[in-house]
Amino acid sequence: MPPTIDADRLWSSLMELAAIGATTRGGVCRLAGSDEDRRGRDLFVTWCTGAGLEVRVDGMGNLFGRRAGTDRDRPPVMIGSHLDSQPTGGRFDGAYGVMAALEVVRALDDAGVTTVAPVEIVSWTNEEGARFPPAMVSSGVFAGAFTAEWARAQTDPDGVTLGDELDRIGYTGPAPVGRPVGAYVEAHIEQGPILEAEGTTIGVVTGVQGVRWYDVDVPGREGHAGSTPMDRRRDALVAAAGVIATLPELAAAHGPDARATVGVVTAHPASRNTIPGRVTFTADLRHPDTAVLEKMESALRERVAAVGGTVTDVWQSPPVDFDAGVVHAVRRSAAAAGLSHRDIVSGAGHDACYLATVCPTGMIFVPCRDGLSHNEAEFAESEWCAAGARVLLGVTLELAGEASAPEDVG
Ligand code: HGY
Ligand code: MN
Ligand code: MN
Repeated sequence: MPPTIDADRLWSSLMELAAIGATTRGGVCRLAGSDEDRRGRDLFVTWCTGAGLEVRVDGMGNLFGRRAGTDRDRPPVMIGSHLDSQPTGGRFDGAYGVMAALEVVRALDDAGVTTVAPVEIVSWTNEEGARFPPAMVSSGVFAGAFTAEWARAQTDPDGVTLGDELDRIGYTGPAPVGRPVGAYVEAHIEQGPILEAEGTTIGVVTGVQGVRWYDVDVPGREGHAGSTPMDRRRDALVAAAGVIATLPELAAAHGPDARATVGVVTAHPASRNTIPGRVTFTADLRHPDTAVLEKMESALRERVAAVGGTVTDVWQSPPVDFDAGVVHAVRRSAAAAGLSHRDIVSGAGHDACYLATVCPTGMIFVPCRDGLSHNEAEFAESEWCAAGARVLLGVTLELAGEASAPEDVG
């Protein structure tokens, strides 16, 4: 019997996971290294062991569930995503890709199918970068972009380090961070409006746009809100707001694909009757073309310098083109499943960006309602989720190879 995805089983795992860190408005909050993150990890580990997988945790808390193949020496085909979320995140961002990978393993088990290469399902630590910048940091360490020491030393706004939190929740593992990987495939919701608007079920992701993160610091002079005349102020918040208000126009000046976002603004000393003497804010710039990102960055730097401020680089992930072979495998699997599909470039960053630097990598998108994500109302229909898992199953079998019969497995 050919392996088949059980849509109900996938949906019930997704919803059981979504109950961990559930918010009152229907989303999830499982910040990296938090107790909710630990509980989500514990549940995933329970499911992995329940599926007979060999569970491994590495020094960045990356979680792997290994299903043996007939050739124990072949590098594994890895499939997965992330379990951490935004503070007011959705139930599908990241979690869907991990659950789809688990469902692929369950479907292979049901059908008694053995692959040639081992298959490993994976959950990467701190993909979001919401609590501990930068994003995708642990797949970045796995791919050699950062050292584990540097990544574990990254702090949250309270000065707590990622490493201390991983130790505290019991997810600093003994396994080395990084090893040969045969191929990596990540299923994810699109987090944008295109697929749903077109009525297309599968996004064949050809690549990911570039992203750059900055910290901006704007000076002023603290003063009394009541006794300081308006014409004698150096109000840092007014200066920063002037820069921030021009960012939509900065993006528009660089074409429809450009993105500019300020997510965090902090006024110092944050007292309602003291004129802010300093304002810091985050900036997130994105575009598929590096040359355009450079121009956007120069424009940002100019505007901040004009108010006497400074821009500090925090992180950048260059535009990524996925492996043509894996992209074709996704396209073939979607076609074989009789699913409508189209090529698409990802607006959001993913762990697949770093995996693409060390092995053939690709992604599968499914629609999400109104293109909403990083929002508690994020939603993907069960049939979309199952369709994406079906494509992931097909790609996994193609990349890992299907052994002729269940033999002694490695
Ligand atoms: O920022 C991103 O694109 C991802 O959600 N970490
Ligand atoms: Mn994600
Ligand atoms: Mn996200």
